[in-house]
Amino acid sequence: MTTGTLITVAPTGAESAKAEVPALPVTLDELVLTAKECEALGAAVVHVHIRDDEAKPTLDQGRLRETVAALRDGTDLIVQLSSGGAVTDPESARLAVLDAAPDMASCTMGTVNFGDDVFLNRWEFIVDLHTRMQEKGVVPEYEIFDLGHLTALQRLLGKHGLPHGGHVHVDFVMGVPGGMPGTTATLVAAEQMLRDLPEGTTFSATGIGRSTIPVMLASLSAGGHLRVGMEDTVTYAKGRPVESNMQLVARAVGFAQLAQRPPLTTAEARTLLGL
Ligand code: KMH
Ligand code: ZN
Repeated sequence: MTTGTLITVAPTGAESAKAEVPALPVTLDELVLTAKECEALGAAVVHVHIRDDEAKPTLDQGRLRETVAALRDGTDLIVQLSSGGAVTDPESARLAVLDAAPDMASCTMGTVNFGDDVFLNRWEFIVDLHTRMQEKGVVPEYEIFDLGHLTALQRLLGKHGLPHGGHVHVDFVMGVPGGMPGTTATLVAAEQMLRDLPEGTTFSATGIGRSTIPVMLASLSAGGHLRVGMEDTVTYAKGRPVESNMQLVARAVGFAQLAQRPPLTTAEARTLLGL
């Protein structure tokens, strides 16, 4: 059944430098203001990476807790913390993200080459993340950077059971150099593989860089949801830097409305995701 569109905003990420992308929200105030404005436009989930005083990526526990509290205070958005962090973050700090008690956290389903780096996600680490989320009542969003990650997810759920809330939601992160390409053909292949996952599994998709628009259109037409934001793209159109996360959310909302699948409210999104 085709529903409205779940729109997730990923406003910051861990990859872009504030010096090179001045519009990137890096302070808590900037993040909360961005989140509020994106919610007003139609976003229902915020995927959060935080920065330190030098605008460098951090998984500092105090800051994470403060961030979760401030987002809850200032918005009704579903707060999804990244457990992916930066490629340099140790597993212990990535697991400790769950102690900040977000509504959701990301859970990447395998190792992937990540540009010149490696985004390491060992099987035992994935199992640890999944089972700790079950114990703590945190709803996962399974991040899929390559098609084999869906097979790993099938194995994970078969061996360790459904996530907290019982609903499975995945996010296809497409177009990372080293991962699956951000093309319609690949999105269709990924969507077909969802048949091997529990009935009712939902998916969002995001295309990195120039694959943003093709992936958005393909996802909408395949019944999927959307993730957009400056974590994934800092160029709005050829030669035009993104001015703000709101600009990207507004475009996604426009596309969703054209597809006659308007944005889900935060309450509808909570129901969809089993929160
Ligand atoms: N920054 C990437 C290495 C996630 O948030 O879970 C990992 C990432 C995925 O962004
Ligand atoms: Zn992320």
